[in-house]
Amino acid sequence: MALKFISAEEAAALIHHDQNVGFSGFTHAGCPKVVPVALAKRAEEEHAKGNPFKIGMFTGASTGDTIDGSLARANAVKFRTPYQTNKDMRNAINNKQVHAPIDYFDMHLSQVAQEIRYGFLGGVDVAIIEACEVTEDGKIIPTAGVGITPTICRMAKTVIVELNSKVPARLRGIHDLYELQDPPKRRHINIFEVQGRVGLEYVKVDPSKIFVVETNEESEGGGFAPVDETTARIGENVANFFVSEMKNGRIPQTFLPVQSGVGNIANAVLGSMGINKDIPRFEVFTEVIQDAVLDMMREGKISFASGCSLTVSNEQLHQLYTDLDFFKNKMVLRPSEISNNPGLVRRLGVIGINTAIEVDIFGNVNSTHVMGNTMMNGIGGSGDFTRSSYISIFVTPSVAKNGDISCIVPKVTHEDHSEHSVKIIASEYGVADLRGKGPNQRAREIIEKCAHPDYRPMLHDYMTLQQNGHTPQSLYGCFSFHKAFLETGSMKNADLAQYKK
Ligand code: 0RQ
Repeated sequence: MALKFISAEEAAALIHHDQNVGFSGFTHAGCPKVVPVALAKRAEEEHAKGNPFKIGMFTGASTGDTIDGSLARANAVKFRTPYQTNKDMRNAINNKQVHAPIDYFDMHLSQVAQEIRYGFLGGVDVAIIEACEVTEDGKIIPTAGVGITPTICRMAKTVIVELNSKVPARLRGIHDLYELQDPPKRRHINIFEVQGRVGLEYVKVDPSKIFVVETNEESEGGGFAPVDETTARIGENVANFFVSEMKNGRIPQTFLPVQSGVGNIANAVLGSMGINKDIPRFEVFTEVIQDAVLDMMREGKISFASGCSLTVSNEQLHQLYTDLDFFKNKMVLRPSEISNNPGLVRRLGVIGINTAIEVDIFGNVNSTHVMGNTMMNGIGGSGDFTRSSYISIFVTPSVAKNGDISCIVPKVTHEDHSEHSVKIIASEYGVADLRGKGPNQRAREIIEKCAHPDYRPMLHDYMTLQQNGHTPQSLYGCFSFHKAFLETGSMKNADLAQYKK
C-alpha cells in the first residue's frame, strides 16, 4: 500500500492530550526532530485556548533539545522516563520552573521496553521514529540510535516516521533489531560474542498505521570538552590498572569487552586506553558509542563495537557516513534491552566503566542526585552494567565545585549502586581496589587512593566516630560533610568533633 506522507503539523495533530508517546533514539542519536517541535507548538496553542495538553513520554535514554527541551518549555509533559540530560527538562523535573513539575521516574535502561510491554507504565498511543528508510510494506530502518524502537513501533496505534534524508539509506544493515519475548516464554539470547546477531535490519509494522514526515534535519551532536588534567589522570589511572590486571592474569591477554558510560570523563578514559601501548586491541560492548571509540576503530585499537547509539559529534557522524564501508562490518546498533542486557554483560565478561557524582568510603555510589535531592540525569545504563560486570569500575574526580565538595564522602546521599556491585573506584589520585575487602579495609583504600589530600584527614577522623559494628558508620555524623556544604559553602568546614562520644 502507498505510504501516507504528511507535514509535521499534521503529524502533531494526530497526538492528543493525555496520550503516551514513545520516541526513537538513544541520547540525541536517532531521535525525531521536527514532529516533537510541532507537538510543543500544538501544546502551547491548546494551552492558549485554555485547553489541557500534556503527554506521557517514553524514550530510550536522553534525547535532543527538539524533544526534551521543546516539550518541557511548552509545559507539555505529564510524566517522563528514563534518563534525561536537557537543562529545561531537568529544571522541570526538579520543580524549578513556574508550572507543575514533571513526574519523572528513573529506570534502568535495559528494563524500559519490557516494563512497557508488561503494562506497568500504561500503553503506547503513538510512536515517533526517525528512519533512514521506510518501505510500503512497513519496514522501518532506524538511524543512529535505537533505544526502545522495536517495542514502541509494535505497540503503538499510530507510528509517525520522520524520514531523514541527511542519513544515508546505506546505513541499513548496521542494526540488529530484536525484541525479547516476555516470561514465561522468554528464551536465551543467542549472542555469544560481541559481534553476534540475532535480529533483523528493520522493524516491521502494519503499514496502515504509518504516517511519514520527510525531513533533512542535522543531528544534535555536540563535541566533547577537551581532556583536562584531571580527566587525563583518571584515564591514565584506569588504563594502568588494566595493565596490572593483565600482568596478574586477572584480565586475559586478549582483553575483555569494555562498556563505557557517557560524558567527558568516560570519553577521556577510552582515550587513555587508546594510547596505552600495553593494552591490546579490544572490543566494545556498550550502550553509547562515543567519539573516542570511532577514533580508536580507525587506529585499529578497537576491533568491534556493539552499542545502542552513535552518540558522536556531527563531525564524526558525517565522517562515519562517508566511511560507512569501513565501519559497517565493525559495528552493530541494538535495542537497549539487548545492548544493555545484564545476562549478556555477565556472559561476555564485560568490564563496566561508569561515572559517579559521589562515592562513599564503603563503596556505595550515587550517580544521580546532587545533595540527595536534585536530579542530575538519571541512572542510565550504569546499573545494567555495574551489577553484572566482570569488573565494575566507577570513575570520579576527587572533588567538585573548586574543591568545596569532596566526591568521596562518609555516606552517599542517594544510593544507585551498592558496595556489593562496585569493585573499583578511580579518581585522579589513584585506584581503590575493593575486591575481597571488608568495610574498614575498603574505607582505608578509598580514602588513601582516591580522596583529595585536603579531605583525607577528615575522612580518617570520621572512621573514629563509630567503632562498634561491622561498618563504622555514624548515623549522627554521616552527613556532616553535606551539612557543612549547605550551611557554609564548603565541606571542608565539617565539624566532626561534635559527634565524638
Ligand atoms: O557540574 O555541569 O555545573 O560543571 O556534575 O560533572 O565532572 O563534568 O562529569 O559530565 O561525566 O557527568 C555522573 C552526572 C557526571 C554523569 C555524571 C557536578 C560537576 C558538573 C557534571 P557543572 P562532570 P560528567 C551512561 C551511564 C549517570 C550514570 C551513568 C551521569 C556536573 O556521568 O549522569 O554513568 N552518569 N550512566 O561539578 C555536586 C558532587 C558532584 C557535582 C560532580 N559530588 N556534588 N555536583 N558534580 N560531582 C548514560 C546512558 O545510559 C546514556
